[in-house]
Amino acid sequence: MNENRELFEVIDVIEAHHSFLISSHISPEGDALGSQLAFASVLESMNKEVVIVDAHPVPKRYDFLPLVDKILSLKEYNVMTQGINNIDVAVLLDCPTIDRIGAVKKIIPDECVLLNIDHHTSNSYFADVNYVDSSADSTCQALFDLFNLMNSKIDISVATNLYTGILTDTGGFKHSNTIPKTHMAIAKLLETGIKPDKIFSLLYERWPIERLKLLSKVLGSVESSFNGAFIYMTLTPNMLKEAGAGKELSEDFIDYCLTVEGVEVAAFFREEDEYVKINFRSRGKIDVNKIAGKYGGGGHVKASGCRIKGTLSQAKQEIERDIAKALNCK
Ligand SMILES: [Mn+2]
Repeated sequence: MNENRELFEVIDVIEAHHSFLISSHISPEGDALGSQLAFASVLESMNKEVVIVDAHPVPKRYDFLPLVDKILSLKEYNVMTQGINNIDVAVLLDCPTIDRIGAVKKIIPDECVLLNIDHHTSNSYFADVNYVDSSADSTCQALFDLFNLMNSKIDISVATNLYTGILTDTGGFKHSNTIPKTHMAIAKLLETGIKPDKIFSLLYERWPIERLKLLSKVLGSVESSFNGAFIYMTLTPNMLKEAGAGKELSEDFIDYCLTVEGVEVAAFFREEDEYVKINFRSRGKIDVNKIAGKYGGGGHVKASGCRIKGTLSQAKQEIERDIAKALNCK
């Protein structure tokens, strides 16, 4: 794809229209939120009308993002517009498919122009105008390139939002999507005066003590098989109860499994009422997207998830069998 042609098409759409609806995927994280807020700011600086609507609420750890209160729930949006529909363009950010926006899909008028800005290789080019830069580390990086081409002013609030998206999607500049242009963009963003230590602290150092209590229990559950090539952890409802924690606090615990020398695959088993939710991480040799796909889940080669109906021990047995097969065929 010729990205420059795609970029100019996006600019044409922006210039030709006035009223924009912005949305992103369910379970929003740093890149989804940062890209929506940065794009809204730039559009508003061009005197456009902008509304941001997300199907899921903003997680607490992102509540510091500049202008985050602009993000409306569907309920708030419906009250605000009361059936009046004057959206010219619907912009979907960080979404490989349109279904990723969840229930927001219902409020997109048929006649509006659909704009898709993303960086996922799996993007399905679902919109009228698609700007998909799969070489970009994040949607925020793709927007950074767009803003430069538009000569948009990147102020400290836009910079904070873009920085957060790039920082979180690269895992703090440690994933393989970190490339020279990642750091070139970061250098430009830092020049606006944003403070990386403050943003780091706001993102990663505001957990409740219950998270540590839960971590101590989950770390105690660690097991390994196939000579340490497979390391996994378990979270039970009882652990949550004892730690006084919600399951969302366990989100990145699985990463501890990958810190061990010789591990190829990690799994995190979360016991629910009738099923077991499983997250996978791989060092890259084993395609965990394939393993999750067997159970109707999915993701990427190095990170995926799925659910299995049944008990914890049944789920573990099944997955161990899959991992054994994957390790033998590699
Ligand atoms: Mn992203």
